[in-house]
Formats: sequence, C-alpha cells, structure tokens
Amino acid sequence: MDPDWLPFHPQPSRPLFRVPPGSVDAHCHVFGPGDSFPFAPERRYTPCDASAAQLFALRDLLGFEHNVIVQATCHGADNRALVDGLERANGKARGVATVRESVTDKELAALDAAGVRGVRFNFVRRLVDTTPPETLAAIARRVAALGWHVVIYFEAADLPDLYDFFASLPTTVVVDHMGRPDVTRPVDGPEFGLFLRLMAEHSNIWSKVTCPERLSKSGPPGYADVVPFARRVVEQFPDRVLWGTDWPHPNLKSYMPDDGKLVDFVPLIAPTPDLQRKLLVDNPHRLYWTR
Ligand code: 0GY
Repeated sequence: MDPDWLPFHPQPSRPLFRVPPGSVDAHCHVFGPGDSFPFAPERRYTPCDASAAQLFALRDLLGFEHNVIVQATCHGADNRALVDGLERANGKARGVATVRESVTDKELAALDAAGVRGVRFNFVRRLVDTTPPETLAAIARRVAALGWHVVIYFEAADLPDLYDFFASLPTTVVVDHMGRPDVTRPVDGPEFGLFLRLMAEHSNIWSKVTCPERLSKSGPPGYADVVPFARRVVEQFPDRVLWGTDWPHPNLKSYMPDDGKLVDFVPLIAPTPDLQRKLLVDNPHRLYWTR
C-alpha cells in the first residue's frame, strides 16, 4: 500500500532556540524501511519510510544529543524497526515498545537489552482496537518489575472513562501530548482541569508537552492556542514533563511542520533556562538513562 500521509519536511530549518547540552528528543519514531520491516497488517495508516539515519541527522541539525524512539501503531507490536534504530544509535537512543499479552519474559529481556524502557498503551480509537484493561494491567505489572514505565495515548474526551484505570497503574506513567486537549476550550475549564487533577493527585504521572502541530487550530509558527496549555503543565509539574518533535509526524494529512520551528516552540512553554533544562535534559535522563 502506498503512503497515505504527507512526507516529513524535506529541509527543516536550524532552530533559533539553542537547546541545552544533553537535550533529548523524547518522542519520535522510525518507520520501516517497509521492505525490511513491513508495516503491521492491522495498521490504520501507511507511513513513508523514515529511517534511523534520517532521524539521527535531524537530531544533529536541531542540536539534540539523544532520542527516545516510540513504537507507533503502524508497526503494531512488531518492534524490529525500533530495535534496529536503537542498535544503530550507539547508546544515544532509548525506546518505548508495544507488546501483546503473549510477550515472553525472554522477549522483554531482549527489548530491555536493546534499550527499551517502557511500553505504550494506545486508546485513540482512530488508531487501534480496544484492549481490555485487565490485559493492559497484566502487562503493566510485568514491565513495572523491569523498572519500565507505561506511555498512554488518549484523547481528552475519553479521560473521564479512563481516569481510574490510569490512576491504578503500578509504575511511572507518561501521557502523550497532554492527553490531546481541545485547545478551543479554556485552559482553566473542566476538561483540561481533569487532566491537571490526574497529574496533581498522582505523582507517578508525567506528561509530554508535545505536538502543538496536532493540537493547534491557530497553527504555525507560534501555535499560540496550545502555548497556555503546555506552559501550564510545564510550570505546575516542572519535574515530570518531557518534550519531543514527533518526527516524522505520522498521520498528518494537511500540513507538515518544519522541525526547526517546532524547537522554537520550547521557550514559549518553558520560559526560563531552569525549566528548559528540566524539560529537555534532567527529566528524560532521569527516566531513560539511569542505566
Ligand atoms: C503520534 C501521533 C499519532 C500516531 C501514533 O502510534 C501512532 O500511530 O502515535 C496520531 O495519529 O495522532 O504521537 O505519533
């Protein structure tokens, strides 16, 4: 099947904002190449190939030193492209995998040795079929024993139903893209308030303050409507936030961001050097590079 979404930006600009030394792009993907690492039959979209070498070239252009490569739904629970990317990174990347209940302890150990430090549970209905919570809870217990965390991806409208399950997870939990708030609603309103409450009441829950290009209605260059949401999370929970490019921006169909301009979003949401260092360096190193 041909790719059905836009290719990534062919010539991203060098950011105006200089990220601090040791910065981590904590949400990005590698796809394929499809000839070597076929896409999952159950996928809901077909991406363009996006290789580890291309990811590392972008990392260097943007001034980052490390990547966290996150398994996306188009590769299902086949983590071979992810592991290949980790092996090519010479220790400069860690991974977040997707596993099924049938995964063996030996397979988990091999993922750990390759640099995987978490699993991703996806609740976005346009991307995956539902997995029963008991199944996910069983996986969470097994990976918690390895010292891994759980990444959760959901949309804000689904948080009321999922809240108790998320609160019950027995390890560190990282929310993708702030739980995808509807940014046309007030930052002080009940919808985003529920997400802030989840973080405030559970000190094991972190958030990626990522993907203004997915959440924004006002659009680039400043993604002004997303700034108050991300800044609120960064300022309220400075020690539990991560940032990443989301390269190669899977499943975006109308517009493809310039990754350099995305990096320029960081000082808008983390306005001081202290907040920037926590967001880009200290927090991701604490979560991914303690061993
Ligand atoms: C993202 C966002 C998306 C896709 C996936 O796993 C995925 O396929 O996460 C999306 O379509 O919103 O973070 O890459």
